[in-house]
Amino acid sequence: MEIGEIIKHFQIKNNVKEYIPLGNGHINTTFLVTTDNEDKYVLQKINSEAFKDINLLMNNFFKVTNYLRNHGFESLNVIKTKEDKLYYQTENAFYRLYTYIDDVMCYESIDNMYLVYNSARAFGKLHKALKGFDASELGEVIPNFHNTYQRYLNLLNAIELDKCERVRSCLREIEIAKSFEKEYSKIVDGISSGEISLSVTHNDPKINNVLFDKFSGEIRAVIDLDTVMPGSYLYDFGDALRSLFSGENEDSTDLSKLVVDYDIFEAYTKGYLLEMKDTLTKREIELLPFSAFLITIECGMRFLEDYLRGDIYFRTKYPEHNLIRARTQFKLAADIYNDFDNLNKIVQKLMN
Ligand code: ADP
Ligand code: GN1
Ligand code: MG
Repeated sequence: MEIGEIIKHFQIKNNVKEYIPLGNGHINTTFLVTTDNEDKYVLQKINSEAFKDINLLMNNFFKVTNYLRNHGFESLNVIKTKEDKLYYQTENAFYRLYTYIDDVMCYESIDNMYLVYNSARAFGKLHKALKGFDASELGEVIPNFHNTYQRYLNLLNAIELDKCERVRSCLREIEIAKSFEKEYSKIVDGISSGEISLSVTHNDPKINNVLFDKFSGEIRAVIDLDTVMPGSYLYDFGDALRSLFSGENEDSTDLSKLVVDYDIFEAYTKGYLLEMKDTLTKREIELLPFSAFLITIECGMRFLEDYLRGDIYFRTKYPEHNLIRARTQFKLAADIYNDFDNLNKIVQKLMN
């Protein structure tokens, strides 16, 4: 179905003048749509392979964005369909529409530490803003999303099935995943024992999911709220560092580029602690460097699993794409793992 036709099903008065693709995520397909009267909207085709329960997802999305707006934060403003639904469903696809946030800057990569610091503040502020939101009101959009041990079991299952006969091409990577098995339950165990809190987390804390004001440079909004769900603050902290350390090298064959960067770690931790220092538990602070390792190795296992299953989850550009991505994440994870002492020193310095 044409974009112009899809838009007509939402509660807006004007017709589509033009639309252009927006962003470069691995999961959804996003368009900036401008109507006849120059209003701007974001239309997204939601990937129903990744997100099995669109109803649950959109309910989470709606509750959280409303909560944020009611508490003084700028957030996405969902436009309902003419049938008063939060998304429009065609025969084979799901679409949602929300207002475009104008006069913003969105960064795909980082070129200075102030930006790193500010993105950490954005996610710290989001965590803090959602402290009063009861996590049990949200459904698990992707069950066990950051249950690393479960991700490991999923990988073992894909190895066993070897559906695409690719196991023989990644024996080394499989060994690496197996070698860290004893680490995979640490955060979920902490949640079970109560040492780590179960909170509302974003689960995709990339720099390009923060919008900054074009004129003042200040934080405007955190977007891409598909995966907002109950989780540990450590998931977002770890994933943010994974993503910052990886940068555009997430797809690189030059593994020497995948290394811990102390400046990034310090700037991010400083910004995050500024907002969250008094909220985090002792165990959470202890595990900050560990979380970066855990989410990185987990991401590597997710890429490897998808490679073995035939690239059904992450969008790929060539057959080995997911294997290449798994390798970069494994290299980075090992680097973080071997540097806990230095990273912990930075955390201690910032805490004092
Ligand atoms: P994806 O799942 O593809 O990452 P996002 O929701 O993050 O989808 O949107 C992709 C990009 O579109 C963002 O990185 C940002 O540049 C831009 N974008 C999305 N929503 C808005 C919005 N409401 N206002 C301004 N820009 C937006
Ligand atoms: C996916 O949509 P995108 O590209 O921002 C994935 C993240 C991974 C990331 C790896 C819902 O995020 O969990 O960390 O790719 N999102 C989902 O680049 O699985
Ligand atoms: Mg995004």
